[in-house]
Amino acid sequence: MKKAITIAGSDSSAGAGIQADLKTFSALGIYAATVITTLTAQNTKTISDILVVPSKFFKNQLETTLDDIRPDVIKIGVLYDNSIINIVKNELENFEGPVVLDPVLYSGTGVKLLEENSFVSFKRNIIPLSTVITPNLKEAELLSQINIISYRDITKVAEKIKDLGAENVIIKGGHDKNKGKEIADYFYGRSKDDILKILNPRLPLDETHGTGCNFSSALTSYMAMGFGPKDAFTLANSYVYKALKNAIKVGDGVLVANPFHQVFSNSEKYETMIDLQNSVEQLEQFKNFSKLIPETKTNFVFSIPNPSDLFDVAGIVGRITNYQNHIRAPNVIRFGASSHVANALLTAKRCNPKFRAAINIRYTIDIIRICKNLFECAFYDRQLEPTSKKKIEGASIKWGINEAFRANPNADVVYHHGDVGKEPMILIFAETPLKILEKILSIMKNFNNI
Ligand code: PXL
Repeated sequence: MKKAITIAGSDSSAGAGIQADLKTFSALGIYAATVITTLTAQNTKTISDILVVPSKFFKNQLETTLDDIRPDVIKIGVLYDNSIINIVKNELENFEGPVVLDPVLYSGTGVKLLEENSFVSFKRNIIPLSTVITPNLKEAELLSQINIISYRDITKVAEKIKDLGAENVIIKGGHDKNKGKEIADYFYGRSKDDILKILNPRLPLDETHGTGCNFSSALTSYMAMGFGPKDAFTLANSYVYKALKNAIKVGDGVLVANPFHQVFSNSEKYETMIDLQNSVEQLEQFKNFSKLIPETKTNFVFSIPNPSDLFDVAGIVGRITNYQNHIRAPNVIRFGASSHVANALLTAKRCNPKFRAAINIRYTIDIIRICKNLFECAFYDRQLEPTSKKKIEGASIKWGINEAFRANPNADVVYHHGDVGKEPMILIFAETPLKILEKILSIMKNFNNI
């Protein structure tokens, strides 16, 4: 396992500082040791007190940790004052691995996290230790003493910070006062023309807590894995974007980034895929299921517990088809593979949150009669659909499912009689793919009796 040491401040609210670092390192599979510079009494609204760790004890922490846990990479966050700065400078001078420096000067709530009389020493003694430095726009302005008005200023600022001794500079644009639709982050490598700009859509968030710490820890993690600063920048950028997109409300103040989002989302997706795969394999064994497959074929979908779009819904690439009396299910399950049935599921889920699985089957008078005996069925008439909806991809199915649930909020089966060029269809919803199989089995039992 790759190892890192983070030298930073403690945030009692655990959104930033050492606590955020530890979450990010752990989520990315890096072992992180923590050497604490300061303790903050903090919540999502304010920092009410700061205690600097006594220098003798801080030195002991750093020496004892470094002595045994030789890190692949070191990350530096809040240093607060000269006593800490001097110790870090002396201890790290002989460290040969990469050092990532997050030059924290103020908290998001505007509290000073580096004493004013330590600023010069910070620039002189700490910046030259850094392989990569990661200021936000405000920190970049303060370090370079250049006002950033345009992109050309950002390049000047980066060169000035390189002159202070940093090898690579990443300037984070999240605090851009222009409030455009996109946020730009910039990477400036060792040579003047080694520049990378990454744009992300601006998220509808006012201010968040811990983004800088999560970003620099993710960057450090990817560098510990062996990525160069530029590739690590791209990876950390995407990682933090997801953490921010899924920020959580833990107090009355600003939202806190969620560095574990990617881990949970990946494991949920894995479990969802395996469950669907097992159920598709069972469905293939149902002898008479081929009689329930419509002209446009069947898809069988299963979503993660809280889906936000079609890419959170697993489906079958190419659908389940019938060939004479046999069923053919391609063995490829992918998120985003279905648009129609997945869209129906996402809409149904809004009407009834327990639904996570869906399948479409053939409509005949006999099949719908069986369904009406077994389940709560709701109907919608495609011919009544407003023409404005017909033109928009995916809007028809949303409209129809909403109509059906409005008529019967307890429905678990929705059907329609088709329209010009549109095959009539039955959609079945359930909590899990296994429950879908149970429903299909009970339809087939009755179907065989006809
Ligand atoms: O986000 C910068 C930061 C870093 N470290 C600690 C903090 C903060 C911001 O509040 O409290 C300990």
